[in-house]
Amino acid sequence: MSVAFCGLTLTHPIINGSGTFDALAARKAFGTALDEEFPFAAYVSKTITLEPRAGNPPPRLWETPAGLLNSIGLPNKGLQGYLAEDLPELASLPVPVITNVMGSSAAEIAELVQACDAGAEIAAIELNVSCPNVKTGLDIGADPRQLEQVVRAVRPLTGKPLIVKLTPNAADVAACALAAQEGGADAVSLINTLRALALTPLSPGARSEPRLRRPWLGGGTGGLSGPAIRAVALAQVAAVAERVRIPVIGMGGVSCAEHARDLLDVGARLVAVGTESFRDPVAGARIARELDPGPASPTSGPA
Ligand code: RRO
Repeated sequence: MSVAFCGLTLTHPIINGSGTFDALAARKAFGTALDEEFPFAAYVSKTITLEPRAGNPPPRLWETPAGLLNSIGLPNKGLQGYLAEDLPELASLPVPVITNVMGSSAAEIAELVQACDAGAEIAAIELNVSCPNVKTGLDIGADPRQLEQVVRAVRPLTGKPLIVKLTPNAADVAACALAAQEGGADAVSLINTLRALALTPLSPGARSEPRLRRPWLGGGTGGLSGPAIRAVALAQVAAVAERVRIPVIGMGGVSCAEHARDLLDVGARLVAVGTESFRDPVAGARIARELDPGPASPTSGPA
C-alpha cells in the first residue's frame, strides 16, 4: 500500500491533520508501544508561529450534534522552541515529519520556511494559510492572487516539499489550489475547518434577550470539523483534484476506511484523519488497516 508523495515513500496513505494528534504527549502516555504501531504514515506537527503564543482564551471547544467547533488559537512554543525542544524528539518517530507553519506577513512566512529548510529532521513543510481562529489581517489563503504571490516568494527558500493548506472559507477553493500550484507548491491539503459560531446556551425556560447573547468560544467564532463537514470536504477535494496536477491531501470528517476511500477515489493522494483521533487515538492505524486488509485468506474466498 506504499504511496509516493513529493519524493517521500510512505507506507500507507493515512496521515494526521495538523493539530489533532500530539505525538509527544502520546509518547509520554503510551511509551514505545506508540512507535511500534504509529497510527500515521507521516506526522504533521501542530502549527508553529515565529513567536510563542498562548492561544485563545477559554472556552476553546464546543460540540455540535455531528462536529466539533474549536478556537484554540495556535498555542505553541514559537519557532525556536519547536526547533530546539520538539523537533529533536519528533525526529525519532518512525515516520517522516512534516512541519506546519503559519506567519502573519509574507516576511514572517519567509523566515519560517527558511528555518524549516535548515532543519535536517524536517521532511516537508506545510504552509497554513487557512486557520479560521486568528485575526492576522492577512487573508492570503482566500485570495488566489495574494496566495500565488506569497507561495512564489517563499518557494526559492526551500528545496523541501512545500504543501499549502487551503481554507474552505473561500469563494473558489479550486482557484486557490491552482494559484498555490502556479506559485510553485508541491502539494495542497484541504479542508481546514469551516468558520462557525456557537452562542452561550440559554438556561432552560429562560426568555432570549438577543442583545445579551454572546459567543460561547473565548475567541468568538471557531472552526467546525468532524462528520458534519465530510460531504463539504469531499466536494472541495474533488473540485481541487480535477483542477491541479500536484498531489492533494484530502481531509474532513474521516472516521473509517470508507470515508478515506471516498477521498482517494475523487483524486486525493493521501488522506488525513483529524477529529476522529480525539475519540480514538489509533484511528489512523485502524483506517490504514481497513483500507488494505491484505491478501484474502485461503478460506475467505469462493471455492
Ligand atoms: O489553532 C487553531 O485554533 C486552529 C488552527 Br491553527 C487551524 O488551522 N484550524 C483550526 O481549526 N484551529
